[in-house]
Amino acid sequence: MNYVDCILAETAAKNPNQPEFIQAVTEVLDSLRPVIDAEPQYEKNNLLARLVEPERSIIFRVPWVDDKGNVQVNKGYRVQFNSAIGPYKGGLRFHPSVNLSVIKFLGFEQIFKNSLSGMPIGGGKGGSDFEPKGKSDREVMAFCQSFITELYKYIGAYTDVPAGDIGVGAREIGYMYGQYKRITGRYEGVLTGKGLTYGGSLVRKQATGYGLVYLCREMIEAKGHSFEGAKVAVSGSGNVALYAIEKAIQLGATVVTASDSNGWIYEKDGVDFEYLKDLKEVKRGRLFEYAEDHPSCVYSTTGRVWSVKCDIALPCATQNELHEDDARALIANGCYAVAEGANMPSTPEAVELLQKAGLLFAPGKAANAGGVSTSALEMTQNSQRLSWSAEEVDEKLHSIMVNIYKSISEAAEAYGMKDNFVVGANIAGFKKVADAMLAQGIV
Ligand code: NDP
Ligand code: 2IT
Repeated sequence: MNYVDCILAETAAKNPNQPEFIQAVTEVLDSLRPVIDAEPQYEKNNLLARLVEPERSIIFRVPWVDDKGNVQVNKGYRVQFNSAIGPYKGGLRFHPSVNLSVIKFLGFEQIFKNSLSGMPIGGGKGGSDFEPKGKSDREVMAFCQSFITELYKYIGAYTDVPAGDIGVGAREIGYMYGQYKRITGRYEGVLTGKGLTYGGSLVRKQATGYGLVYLCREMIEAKGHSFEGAKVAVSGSGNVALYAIEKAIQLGATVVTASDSNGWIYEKDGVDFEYLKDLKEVKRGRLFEYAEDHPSCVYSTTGRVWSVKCDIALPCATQNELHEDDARALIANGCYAVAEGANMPSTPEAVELLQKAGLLFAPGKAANAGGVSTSALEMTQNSQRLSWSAEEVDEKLHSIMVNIYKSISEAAEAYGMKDNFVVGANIAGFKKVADAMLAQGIV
């Protein structure tokens, strides 16, 4: 067996019942075959075996009291995956589906994404199986305070800097930051995605969605396409989806879909962004309420947004939400580009179909890197005790996304896989981390 296959077999054997983690590792390691063949120092130093094992996984009890006075217990996680190029950095996800496999897949992806960002940040991820939906603000605060009362021991501005992800936005970051400061007495950039009055960065909220569209624009314009006049299908209606929708509209596209875990909307003439943003960000409402107020829209609780005719598809909800049959529908409907706002939203079978059919495909670790990149810009501002203007941050975000597109295209071409941005992203992201690991010895 060759080295990559050995490591894949070993990883599967050592991590039973972790399908998402194995899926992410398989995708990355498969892409790395030409690099591993060309550069024997990686095998000689057994680098892949070290890469797939987190430096540290912290799992902890999170007890809290609900509004009825009942004691609740959730599981908390922080996987500090790789610190070769900087302190661990990555979001916290609060969703009932969270388990060790999900956090490890996200942490593993984060290593390469953060490397691609060009910023000095390592990879980590955390979260809990806590469900914030339907909880009162007091319950969310009680949970966040308990979560950070354990996690604070392991994080810090120079060790590990968590941020948001599914179910964790400005409200949760605020509660966690307040508790961290109370316990440690330190006012430091230990979390990103903070509110603007206490160390947050302008444009961080918009950054993942905007960055996704910036990267997608580079990719499609290289082939003579444009967002101007394009029909765009988006899934999700959370942080990433909302600001992808806004930027696509600003560039002249018509965004025809959005979804949440109950259903999805089809708006033939374009979604009402201001209404949607207020419904989701302020009212914490559901999409069926959008449908009630918009007779023009079709609301469905079955099927997925990918059945709609579109030019560009932007999956922005969660992992494995775009399947083989969805890929077939997109291809049949003439879609020419898919860019992943979510982490690993397309199944491996779907990716293969899309690429074989000649669609442009930008994987999440490149396409959604604008969020963590702007988090790193927030860290920079915190260290400098300065706040940059929105224009300055947006301009930096834009140039980061342009650079990511450039490095993933060049890496793909260098290994004879022109326009295969999956391979390009994995190789470009890997090399920097791998070389840093080699330079630092067996650690
Ligand atoms: P939010 O919690 O703000 O929004 C998530 C959206 O996806 C909601 O509309 C939610 O619907 C839907 N969704 C989540 N889980 C499921 C599920 N299992 N089935 C169906 N719908 C689901 O999260 P974000 O927008 O921050 O994150 C979306 C994706 O983007 C995730 O994959 C995340 O890892 C990734 N990402 C996020 C970044 C960030 O900066 N926030 C950065 C890079 C990537 P509902 O409200 O009904 O649950
Ligand atoms: O998946 C991701 O990159 C995020 N959830 C953002 C991480 C961050 O540290 O801003």
